[in-house]
Amino acid sequence: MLMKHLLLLPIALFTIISFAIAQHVVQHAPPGFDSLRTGITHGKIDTITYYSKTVDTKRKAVIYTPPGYSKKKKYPVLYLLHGIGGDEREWLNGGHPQDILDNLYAERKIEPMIVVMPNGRAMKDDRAVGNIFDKEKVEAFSTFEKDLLNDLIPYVEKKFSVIKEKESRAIAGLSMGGGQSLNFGLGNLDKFAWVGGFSSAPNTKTPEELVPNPEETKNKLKLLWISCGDKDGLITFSKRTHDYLENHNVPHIYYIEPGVHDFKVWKNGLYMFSQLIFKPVDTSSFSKYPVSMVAPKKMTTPDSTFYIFLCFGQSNMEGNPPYEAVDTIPNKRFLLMQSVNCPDLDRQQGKWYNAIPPLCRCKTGLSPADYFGRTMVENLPAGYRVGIVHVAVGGCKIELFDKENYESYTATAPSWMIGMLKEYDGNPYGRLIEMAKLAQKDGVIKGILLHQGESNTGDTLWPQKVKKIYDNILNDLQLKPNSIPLLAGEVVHADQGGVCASMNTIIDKLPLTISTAHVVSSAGCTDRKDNLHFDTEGVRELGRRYAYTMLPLLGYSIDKK
Ligand code: FER
Repeated sequence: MLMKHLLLLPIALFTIISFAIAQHVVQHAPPGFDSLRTGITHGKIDTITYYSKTVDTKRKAVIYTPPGYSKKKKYPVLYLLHGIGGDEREWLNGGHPQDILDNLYAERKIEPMIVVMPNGRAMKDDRAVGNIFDKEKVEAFSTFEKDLLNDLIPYVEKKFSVIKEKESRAIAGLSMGGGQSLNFGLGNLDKFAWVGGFSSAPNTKTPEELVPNPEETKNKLKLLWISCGDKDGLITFSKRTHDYLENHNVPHIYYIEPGVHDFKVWKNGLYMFSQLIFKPVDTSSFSKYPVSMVAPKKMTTPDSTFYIFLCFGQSNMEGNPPYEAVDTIPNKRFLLMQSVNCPDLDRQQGKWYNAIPPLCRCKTGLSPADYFGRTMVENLPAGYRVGIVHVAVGGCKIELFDKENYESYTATAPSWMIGMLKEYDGNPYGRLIEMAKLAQKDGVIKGILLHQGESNTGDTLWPQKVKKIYDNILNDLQLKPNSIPLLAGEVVHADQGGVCASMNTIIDKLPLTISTAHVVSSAGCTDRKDNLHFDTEGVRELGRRYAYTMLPLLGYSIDKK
């Protein structure tokens, strides 16, 4: 009964929670997304003329009002900006935004929105003629910030039926317009909540200028989208912004697709970005966009600065409590060797991914390995990476990992364990070794993390059993005996009313049997009020403690404790 409880409650809770936070990942534009369709309602294109105090002249903009536009309703507005070779008609001529949007609207994939396509060259002669790279003409692209904020937006909001709140205002653009969108959008967080840069040009401010205060940007922005073609000569401007955002934990979508500097990429940018704006956002879905899944470049020899850690055990290692959005921000220095196939997560067994939960199987929760890895990369030298190999089975006894005897254990496995065992082809230890061998091609195994014991409570032979497994792992991976540390975490502590807490006196003795073993205390790590499983914060703290124990053993001090 106890074991059943150990497994079923978390699965039920987790299913509910992952349903609540799951957000649909918008897919790349399919063929025909931009063709003029009959039998659907169409929006309307008009040209508007407004007086610009900034330029002291009348200026033109193109405006798209959605199908069924009515003064009785109020609409959000997307300001959609052109490139250096264009003007207010460039999107219309090259991108057919009205067809893209009409089609999406007909498929109910976008919120009804007004789209304003201004002329982003704020000067009297604003045509794209003569030398478009002329200093004065390029400068007019930054002057446009004033025109947009002080002249155009007030005009649009006076003449059209518009929601005048930043949550209903988006800015996106291509190339020079992408740079403008990032500069103006991120520079005016009280005016725009949705910002998109498609193949942004060298007018893009430096990342530090764009995001001087990452916390503020994170809190005020709803969506930041950066896309580019992989063969676009300007990709460095998108990439440096992305790298900075990633290093400063600012959620954003970085979408790189095969392509050059042309409308194929920009139309897809509009297609995807327009489906994400003016709707609830789940930043944890951002990591599901393809680039986050890109494996690190294939290395022919193991990288001595890529530290691999093997993690195994039962439910608390598996990851029992739900994870939250903050737990899912990818860090490019923290990777996972996926140990089971998860088609819904777009993950394949035996490949590297950014390590974000679930680290164990497709529907497991937050593992101690999550914050172990995050804390490791924070404290290891710049550029060093951490890779996790993770195999755990809720409710299992330590005997499951004994390669000589596991079959007699699995033969009598309780029914609720059978599905889990199947995912490892009946042999979790075998999968651990198989994945570890793959990981060894790319990095160096530096340690083992164990969290197991609840199902062996009272078993004084447990240390001996762990030693046998530890010796087997090292031998199977051609590592010298006792050459790497083994960290064993305590089960839910007596101070949380842990029902298996008596096992901790046995776990605490592991270093007497294995000279390279170290114990990670669970004192004060909060539980899920089931007296068996750590809660989300408890498991984060336990994970950090594994790292604080590992770092000095590898010769590193802890800076950020
Ligand atoms: C540059 C290269 C490209 C530049 C601007 C662009 C201002 C813009 C390209 C576009 O809008 O398509 O050096 O400098």
